[in-house]
Amino acid sequence: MMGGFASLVVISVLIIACDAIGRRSQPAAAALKPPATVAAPAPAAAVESNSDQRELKSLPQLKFYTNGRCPYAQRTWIVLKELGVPYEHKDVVLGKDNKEAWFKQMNPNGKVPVVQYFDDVVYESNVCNEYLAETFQSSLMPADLQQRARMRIVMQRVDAFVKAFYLYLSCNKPKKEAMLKQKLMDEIAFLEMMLKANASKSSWFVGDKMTLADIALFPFVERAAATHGAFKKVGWEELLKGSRAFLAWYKKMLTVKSVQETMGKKEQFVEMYKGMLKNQYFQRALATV
Ligand SMILES: N[C@@H](CCC(=O)N[C@@H](CS)C(=O)NCC(=O)O)C(=O)O
Repeated sequence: MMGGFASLVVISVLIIACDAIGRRSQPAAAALKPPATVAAPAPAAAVESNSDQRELKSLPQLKFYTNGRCPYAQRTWIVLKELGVPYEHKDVVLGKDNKEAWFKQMNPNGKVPVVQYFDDVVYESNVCNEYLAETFQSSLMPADLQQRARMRIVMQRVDAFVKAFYLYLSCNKPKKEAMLKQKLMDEIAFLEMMLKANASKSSWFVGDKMTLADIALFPFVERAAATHGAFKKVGWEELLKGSRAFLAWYKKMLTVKSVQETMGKKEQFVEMYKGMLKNQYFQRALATV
């Protein structure tokens, strides 16, 4: 009887062990827990104050494939700065490096950002960000399930905001422009509603701290704020005068150090967008979304 029980225990242990090995091709400690040096993140202020230094003293285990102009990669850059973990910053020349086999092997879509941590390779900015926030156990990913769900609702809705903004920016035929502007205002109204729903807790989208939702949206609002006034008759803040919570959120984001450190120059965005609008870049890019 005892012999039978003992062999049952041994078999169960073996099944569990094989399952764990099968699921992960690397030592569990490396995959699920960050190395001891990053297991307990330093307090936010300390992390922020030396985040650039940490980029230089990078660990080969964590690599960030990025391009300085990419708003999607900027999302992940903000997260890395917030986490304060050392990483290797790998610049990818778009149109060249991302077309090569070694890059496509990491991301078959050939796009930045890509994050590599030990043997794990992750792409799609929002997925990278969830992966990083969970790996390094950050409040950027709320523990509360309802908050997590609302965070993801905002993250998904950012795509609609992006599409609405760039289609409106790209259009100069009056009738169609009015319709596209309305679509943009509808997206802003949705975001305003989400912010107001959380207003008793904070001016963030979810809970009382900045989360991945705020980070997913910011790079696109940064570009909208920089370029709207240059290509449309009214400035960005004027456009948002009926959306006070949204404007307050944007201003709050501008005070966050990790966000400030990733921002571009207004004139550079305007210059870059002049070329992109001229060759109808946004219509072409958004046709596939
Ligand atoms: N959905 C992707 C979009 C990433 C993306 O579009 N990245 C652009 C740069 S901003 C890219 O790598 N483009 C290269 C190409 O399409 O050839 C994400 O969220 O990561």
